[in-house]
Amino acid sequence: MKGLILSGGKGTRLRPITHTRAKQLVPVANKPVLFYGIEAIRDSGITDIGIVVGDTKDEIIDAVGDGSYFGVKVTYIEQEAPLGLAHAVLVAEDFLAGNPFVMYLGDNLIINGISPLVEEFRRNQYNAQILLAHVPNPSQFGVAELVEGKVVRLEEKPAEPKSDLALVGVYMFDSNVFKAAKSIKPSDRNELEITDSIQWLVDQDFNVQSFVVEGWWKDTGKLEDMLEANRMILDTFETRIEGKICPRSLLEFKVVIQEGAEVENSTIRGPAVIGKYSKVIDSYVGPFTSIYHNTVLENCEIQHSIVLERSRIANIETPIVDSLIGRNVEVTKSRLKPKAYRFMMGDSSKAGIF
Ligand code: TTP
Repeated sequence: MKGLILSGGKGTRLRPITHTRAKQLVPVANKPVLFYGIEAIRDSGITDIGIVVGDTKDEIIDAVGDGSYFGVKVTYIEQEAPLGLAHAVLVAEDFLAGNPFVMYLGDNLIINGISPLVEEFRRNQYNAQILLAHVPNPSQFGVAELVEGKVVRLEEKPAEPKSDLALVGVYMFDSNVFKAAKSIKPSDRNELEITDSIQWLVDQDFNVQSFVVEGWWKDTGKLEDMLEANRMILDTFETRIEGKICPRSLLEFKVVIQEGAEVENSTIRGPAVIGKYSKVIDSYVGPFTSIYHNTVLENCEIQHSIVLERSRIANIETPIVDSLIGRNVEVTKSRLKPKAYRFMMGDSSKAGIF
């Protein structure tokens, strides 16, 4: 079996973070989302992985390389434009060369991996198998209707959903999916939809099965969703200290201090992670916080938040909570008069001032 990860696309819904960076490389609990997908596929026993890339190709190649870091072999497949998930399958046809494969959307995160699903697909030789998750708001997703586990209908963002089972971004196919993708027409948004391809397989009486998972995250562009994904992953951590902790600091519960990080005169209450070569000085880092690499926190309090790389937060009196702070950001106390808020924020930024 082979793996296919879709890592092209535009990422409009995660702006402003994705104005400047591939959405698949946004870190959750200090690891790019895409890496969780590569590891999940590898852990299911598949080591030959194709990654479909688009405009952000160079960044993705830079981050993943030839795959040897993960113990897999990666082949990059260029898609000239994001013309749909089924279009991405077609551009990968040569790479897949008739093998059954697992297709994984590079911006999705499945907490407990995909090994049982891959195992079931291998054992039963279905024509296709889709992953589903119970969601509170099915009309925002592709929704599946099942009869005894077998898929009978898929609907994209239905006004009146027939179930609360949303399509998770992991699919397994045999080579019949190519026939399906070649038989369908582009949708109203001019994309070749994978849901239409799967519906085609169902309508042609191919055996399309489902598998329901717990613990799934998909970016929907909302800050709360990123914070939730961050919480889910941090909660699985065990304490690991690779950096330097000065004796006047206090680490409580599950805390990961990555290589080269320094914690001085501070309290870190996990679950939390402090990234490589970051510094935490005279500060409090509270539960469910991820501080990415080369960031400095000085004389501040922060919890339930994500801070990306090379940012600096210093001398802020009010605690920072529920926040997503991008790369190279500075949040500092100003001594300039008049006493006022001074911002320089990028497009689509949000600030909540007390
Ligand atoms: P989507 O989230 O469906 O699309 P998008 O990346 O354009 O995002 P947005 O709606 O926020 O603008 O894509 C799911 C995954 O599949 C994501 O990792 C991007 C990838 N993808 C491709 O590789 N090729 C494509 O043609 C499309 C549509 C998506």
